[in-house]
Amino acid sequence: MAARVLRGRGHETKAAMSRFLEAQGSTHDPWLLPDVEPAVARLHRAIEQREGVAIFGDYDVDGLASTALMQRTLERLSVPVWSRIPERAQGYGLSVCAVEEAHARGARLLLTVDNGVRAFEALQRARELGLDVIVTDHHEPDGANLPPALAIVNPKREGSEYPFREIAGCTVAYKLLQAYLERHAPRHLDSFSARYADLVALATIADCMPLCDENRVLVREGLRALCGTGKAGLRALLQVANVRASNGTLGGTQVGMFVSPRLNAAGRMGEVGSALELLLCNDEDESRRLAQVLDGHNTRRKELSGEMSLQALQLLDEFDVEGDAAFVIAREGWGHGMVGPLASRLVERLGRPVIVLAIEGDMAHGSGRSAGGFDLGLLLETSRDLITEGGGHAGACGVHLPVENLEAFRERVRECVGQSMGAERVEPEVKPECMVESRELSSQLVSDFERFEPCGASNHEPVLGMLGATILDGRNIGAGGAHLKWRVKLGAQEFDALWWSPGDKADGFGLGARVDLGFTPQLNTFNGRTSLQLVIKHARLHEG
Ligand SMILES: [Mn+2]
Repeated sequence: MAARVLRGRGHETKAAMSRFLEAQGSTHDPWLLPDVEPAVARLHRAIEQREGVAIFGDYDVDGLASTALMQRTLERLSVPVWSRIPERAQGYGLSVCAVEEAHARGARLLLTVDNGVRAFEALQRARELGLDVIVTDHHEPDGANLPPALAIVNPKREGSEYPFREIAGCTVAYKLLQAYLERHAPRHLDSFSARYADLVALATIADCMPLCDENRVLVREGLRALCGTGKAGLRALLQVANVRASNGTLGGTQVGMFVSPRLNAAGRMGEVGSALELLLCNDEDESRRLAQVLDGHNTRRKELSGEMSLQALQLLDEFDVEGDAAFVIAREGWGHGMVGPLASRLVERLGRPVIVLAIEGDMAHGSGRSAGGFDLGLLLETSRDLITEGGGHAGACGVHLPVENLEAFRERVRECVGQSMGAERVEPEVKPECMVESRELSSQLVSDFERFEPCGASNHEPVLGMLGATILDGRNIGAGGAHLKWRVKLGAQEFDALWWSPGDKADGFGLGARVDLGFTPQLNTFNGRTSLQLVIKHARLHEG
């Protein structure tokens, strides 16, 4: 069965299958990244002379993990460091004002992580102030146009010889430090990897980097490291998120679902500081307190997103939900950090690209999510006359525009999307990869599938299909009854089936109904008994 799924994913030969399953092999040489040479040399000088270093990160998990990685490592090397993460409301990336503050605090070297490759204005200011800057980033540069800096380490630079482009910002920072240690302190290399692999895995998963090539190796090692992490803050976070290890490791999907949102929640609620503190914290009690704070932000975030969904649905009443090719929804009172996730939820519901904007005074700030392969980055390029700022890639974008242009922008979006893909609804991809009979489901199958881990972007958990199962029993579970648990019967066998946050997708399934399910099999241990459980990805009424 595992082989059937692998073949479906394009691993045709035995050799290709075992290459994938073993996920071994080396990671790429950090020295292949552009500008590593000058960056290592400058870093070395800063470390030798104990110069003040300012680190500039970002408010998402990748940016936070990168900042924590740099700060922890440089502190170990006895460098005076100071780090700063902007709040979402201040906007993404390095600002002129942050550069001036670092200068005033006596920093000699600025280090950006997970941002900076387009910070033209801020880096111009740094140059005027006589500060050296090392940029580490994984965002797409503006073609060959680079800001002034001593070094720009980014695998996406034109002419980069690094063999893989899709690494997280945290991985870029990690590689730079690895190169530094290789040259100047090789005896610390092993402990460095052991100590920080967990942050690299967290960042790679949260930033939805494809889990192939070296990411698969890095994340597999990192998830194992995360289980036994020496970071008190991460231990406390795993505990409040109720994430437990099995066979000495954690599932990639599990980390993406339960750990990343809690770290992101602080930034979304405008209090990013506590998330960074948690990643830097070594004290048990303080860690527990911070983890509770993040968990509280996460609960509040969930409540708020529920309210926002309702408000959005009200706004949608004014649109042609069946006929429109894309949707631009705007409202006052929505938080900056919350519009992106709302757009994702609306895309799931509407099956078409959605941009959600928060109106503040005479400006609207927002976030878009695509569907059906429509390129939002391109859309922004053709809307430059209407927007003040915007950037993104095919799947997601961020945009700022004056409220007076809102109606024209909405028209432009409808037109562009309509021309390229029509108003056809795009169903989300949850096609079963392989149909099964109930007797084929076993705990052996679950352990075969475990070797697919780490799962996440570009390597999702295997989805199997079963036809015509009968619902014997059903109940809502979890806080607010958000999740659904069914007992289903197929042939002579019965299974527990769990559907995480189905929302209104679970409407219309009564007891006794026959259903077709797309699911991932899992082992569930409860009161010391282990049984096979189906985690539902998709359900529909059985026909015939
Ligand atoms: Mn990133």
